[in-house]
Parts: sequence; structure tokens; C-alpha cells
Amino acid sequence: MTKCLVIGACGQLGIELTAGLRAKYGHTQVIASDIHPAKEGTQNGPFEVLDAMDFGAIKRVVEKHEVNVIYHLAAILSAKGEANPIMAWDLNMTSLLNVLNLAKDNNDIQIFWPSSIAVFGSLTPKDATPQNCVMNPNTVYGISKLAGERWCEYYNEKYGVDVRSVRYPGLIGYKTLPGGGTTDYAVDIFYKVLQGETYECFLEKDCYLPMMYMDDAVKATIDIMEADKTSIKIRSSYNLAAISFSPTELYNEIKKQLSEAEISYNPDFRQAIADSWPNSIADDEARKDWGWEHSFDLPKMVSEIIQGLSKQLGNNLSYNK
Ligand code: AKB
Repeated sequence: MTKCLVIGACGQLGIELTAGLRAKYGHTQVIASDIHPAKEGTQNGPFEVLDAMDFGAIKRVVEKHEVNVIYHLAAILSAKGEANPIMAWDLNMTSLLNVLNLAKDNNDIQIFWPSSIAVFGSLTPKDATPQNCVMNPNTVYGISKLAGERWCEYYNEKYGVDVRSVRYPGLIGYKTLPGGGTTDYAVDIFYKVLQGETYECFLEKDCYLPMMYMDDAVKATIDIMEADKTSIKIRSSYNLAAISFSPTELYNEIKKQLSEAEISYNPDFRQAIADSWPNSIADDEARKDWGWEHSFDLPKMVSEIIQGLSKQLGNNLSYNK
């Protein structure tokens, strides 16, 4: 019987992954945990306040609930990490080593840990970036993700830990605001335009980045964890792709569906981070090894978010779909 622990369940992905796992395995089978108290979306099942830096605390929660699958999502992202690099490194690495060491002592525990397109850098091929290529990340977040990937492969090879990982592109959902990422503009814009405000974009208008709608991200995460062990050939982290677009392309699609939407551009320090990341990703290995397929293209994603977020915000703007 699958018994999951989600670490970082109150974050942008955590809330939606917890909901997806509970829908699949049952509410009591998924323990949500976070350093912050439970919030809406995590309260319909067990919840533990948990510091991912505290090995003993994770072990106690795992033993108490007889957990056999850990989704470890807690991390400091790219833009926020630059404000406090040492803290970002400490959190991102110590928490990963905590769950890997737990699984090393108990090989029945399976681990999911997310990597990111932030592992790539200025010397990486920009278009259709392959799984294996030059990687020279220039953020502490990217450095920690690349080091984390090496640790995952090491623990799998040396100790047999069943750890699985994907390199998420920018994740776009509307249920919870993201915090501290460079791709967050693609979520922020919806909140602003649906409240009748002009969105001031912190990236340049033609800056292409790999992105993915949250439902696809949740599906990819559950799919890789459910795949047969023998089909997982990459134990560092899989390239994962869905759509790529620039702020202008996103804005134009929103404008088609919500004619009031307005945007202006005022790039800041996050532009340099975005410039070092790929435009698009080749994810052939994920598609071949464990059958990855995405479902959301840009128009479908925009329409879902406008409809869902309008309801959530209770606004009465008219949209065209
Ligand atoms: C960020 O922008 O830092 C994240 C990521 C791409 O991992 N969304």
C-alpha cells in the first residue's frame, strides 16, 4: 500500500501534488507536511509541521505514518536564492541529503526530488537542449540542483536508493502563488490582469523559456513514481518538456481571451538568470523510458487559468471563452 509524505506541501507545486496524490491513493494515505502550518488545500488529510533540515523529525514522521514514498519539494528557488546564497545552498542540499540518508537506511522508501532547467547555463545549447550537455548554472539554486542530481545518482548506484527526478520547466498554476522563481511572471500576469491591473513584466518581451501547466507537472510526477523500476534508466534527473513561450506570446494569448489585459515591460536582475536558461528542452528519454506525454498547449492552459482564477478571485471581468 502506498503511503506518501509530501515535504513542502504548502508551496505552489506541493498543494496541487498533495491534491493529486490524495485523489489517487485516498486522503489518509498522503501526509502533507511543511515548515508552515497547514493551509487550505492541505487540510483534508493528515498534516505535520516539519522542518526538512531536521533529519530526526523527518524520520519520526516517516515511522509514525509508515511512509514508503517521499516527495521532497521544499527548496529555495532561483531568484530568492540569489538574495541569500548560503541559506539556499544549506536548505537545498541538507534537506535532500536527509531524505536520501533515510532511504539509504530503509531501501523500501522511494524518493521523488525535483531538479530544474536551472541546472543549465550560458554554455548549454539553447534550443531543444539535450539530456546530456555542458551545464554551467550561474545561480546558487541551479548549482544546488546540479549537485543534487549527482547525489541522487550516487545514492542510487552506491546504496540502491530508488530515487527518481525530473528537471521541471517553469510551472504555471493558479491555485497558489509561486515564490521566488524567475518563471513566476507567467503566473503573476494572470493575477494582475484578472484584477483589472496592467501587468509590469520583469522579463524582456521576447525571452523564451520552457514552461508547463501544473496538471501536466502533477501527472509527470506521479507517472515517473509509478513507472516500473527497470524503466527508470536515468537516476540523476530527466529532461521534461511541454511548451515554450515568451512573455509577448503569453500576453497575446491572454488578450485573445481577455480583451482588457494590458502589459508593460521593466526587466530586472531576473533577466540575467532567464538569459542563462534554455529556450526549449528535448525530453526524448522521458517519453521513451516511462511514456511521458503532456496535454496542455498554450491556448488550453490560458483558458483553464482564466476560468479557474476568475472564479477563485470572484471577479466579474468578461472573457471570450
Ligand atoms: C524558478 O524560476 O526558479 C523555478 C525553476 C525553473 O526551477 N520555477
